Amino acid sequence: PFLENVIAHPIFVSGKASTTLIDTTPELFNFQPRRDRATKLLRYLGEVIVNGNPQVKGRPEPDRSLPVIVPEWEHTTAPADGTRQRLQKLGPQKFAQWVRKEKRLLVTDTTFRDAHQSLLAARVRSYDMLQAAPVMARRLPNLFSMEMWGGATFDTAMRFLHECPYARLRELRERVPNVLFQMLLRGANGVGYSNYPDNVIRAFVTHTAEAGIDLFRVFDSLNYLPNIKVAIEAVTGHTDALCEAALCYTGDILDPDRAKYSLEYYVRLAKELENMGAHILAIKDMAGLCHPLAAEKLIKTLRQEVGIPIHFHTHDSSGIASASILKAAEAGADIVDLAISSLSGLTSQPNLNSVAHALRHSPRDTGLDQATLDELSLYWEAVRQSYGPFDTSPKFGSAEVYRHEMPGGQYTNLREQATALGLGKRWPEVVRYYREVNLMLGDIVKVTPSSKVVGDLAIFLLSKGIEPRDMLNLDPGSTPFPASVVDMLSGGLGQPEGGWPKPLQKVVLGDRKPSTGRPGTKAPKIDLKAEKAELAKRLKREVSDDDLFDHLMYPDVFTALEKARADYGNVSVLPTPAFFYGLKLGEEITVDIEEGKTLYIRLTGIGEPDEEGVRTLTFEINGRARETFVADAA
Ligand code: 3PY
Ligand code: ZN
Repeated sequence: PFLENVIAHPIFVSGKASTTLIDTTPELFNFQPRRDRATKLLRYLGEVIVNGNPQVKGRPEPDRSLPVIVPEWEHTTAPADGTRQRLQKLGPQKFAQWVRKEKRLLVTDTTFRDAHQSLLAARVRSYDMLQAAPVMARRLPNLFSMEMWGGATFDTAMRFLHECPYARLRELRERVPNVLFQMLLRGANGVGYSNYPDNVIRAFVTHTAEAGIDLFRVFDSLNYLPNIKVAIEAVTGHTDALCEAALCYTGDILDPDRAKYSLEYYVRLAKELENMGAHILAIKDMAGLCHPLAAEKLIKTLRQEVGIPIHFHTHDSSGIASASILKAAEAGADIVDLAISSLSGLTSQPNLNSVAHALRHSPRDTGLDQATLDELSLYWEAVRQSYGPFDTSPKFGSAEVYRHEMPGGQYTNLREQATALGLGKRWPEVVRYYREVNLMLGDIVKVTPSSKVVGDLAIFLLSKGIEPRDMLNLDPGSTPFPASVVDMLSGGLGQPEGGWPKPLQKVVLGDRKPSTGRPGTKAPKIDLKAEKAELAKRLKREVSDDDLFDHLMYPDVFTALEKARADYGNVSVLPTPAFFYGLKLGEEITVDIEEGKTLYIRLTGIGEPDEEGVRTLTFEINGRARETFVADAA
């Protein structure tokens, strides 16, 4: 390995090596970790080549004939200053005033978070984002923000991609120093599915702001204000970041039969959020129900009723959400969420490239460079091919969404879940159950985690053959409802508008008493220092705060990540096709294991299994033969 290092060293390669090379070049002795990293990556590749990546196993390997072309960017100059520098200069309040006065329609690009969460089951890897990131910093410095973290991606990065979400954040930050980074925070549910004690939410927010998040979009899955308040205060009281508080939009403000979610309801929420200290108000239309005329009326009214800027977020499940965006822009929305063409539409956000074009030469021209947007679209179109097995969203926009009201990010997930339970052919019934369960629950806001509970209950009832309306005839406390349903009706997520329907609560809880206050007040404080020390003891290593919060949000998933890292090292450096599908015989990949250190890995042979079922795989790494042994599970 020492000789390997000498031969590969740039000074040696350049032919300028003298006899002092060894004395003046201590890094030549760094061979151990590097070799170790290569060994671990080969172990991972060997496993995928022989046994397949469980994520895509059994699904046909997608056609990947389009070449991935990374748009060019200027390497020699620093990116122009953007919203991030403006925030640092002005502070959050003055920054928000600047936003409110800005004539341009400001744009958040959701490609790195909600777009792939909603279209590709949140599976997009850091590798693919990191290639596009410098392009965005140099060629789209006038974006308002990039939504690139939070929501379900925190979980999926660890669970399915063997990546630490904080590593993603930090590496993207290095490449994008100028545009605001935005995350989605589920209020008191953090980036998890249940309620956390206040001190965890506070510490999570503080740490995450330090790690590089500039804007926290905070919501509560029932629009339960006491829950959001904790998160708002965590951001405004403990960081210099922007706090964007969201009202989750459901129903139809133009429909007199859905009076529960009227214009007045949203105005009241918006004013309360403003009073709690939010710098920006988000309208979070997670299912894409805010059709063009509703968007116009809502935004026109809110623009008059509140003084903070308005950020409109919607999904294109209906197929007409870009019309909502244009109406919103006309009515005075300050910022809108859009996704690069090739990852837009349907359950994702409306099309950034086309909306930007539609507003060109108008007072609300976004000023974004069309050529860059189009090149990025070609890039993501090609990258998307590798995610074929997760690319299961409906093929067309559908007005059905106005009936079931499923969030964009939930639709494909629930469909997968139903299929896995053998209910695939009964999907229309799942949809009907989802709708009726919502009504039985009193017509609630449905977004993670409340949407998941509605889905859980719908699937449960369907598999038991119980019609939603017949739930009330069940013996109180006698049916083994899913834990998530019991928790929600016990008050574990907080209170919905109007409270929970008492008769249903009785059926689900039996004699157990529901709570009515804010769940966080009852959750015992977690001693973070002790938790960290205990984690270090269990893992037998020093742990960082990144590790601590990964662990607090998803303890089991974090344990699995730790094991994957011990076995395989940092697999986020592998190109995505190799990560999911391994290598073909003779195929070579280029892997940058760190700045300036590149491995050229070629698969040269796959041996037959020996009597123990172990195959020997041979590779060439930077021209040298290497072997790895893999037990064939078949
Ligand atoms: C999430 O919480 O993951 C969402 O995207 C909600 O819309
Ligand atoms: Zn969304």
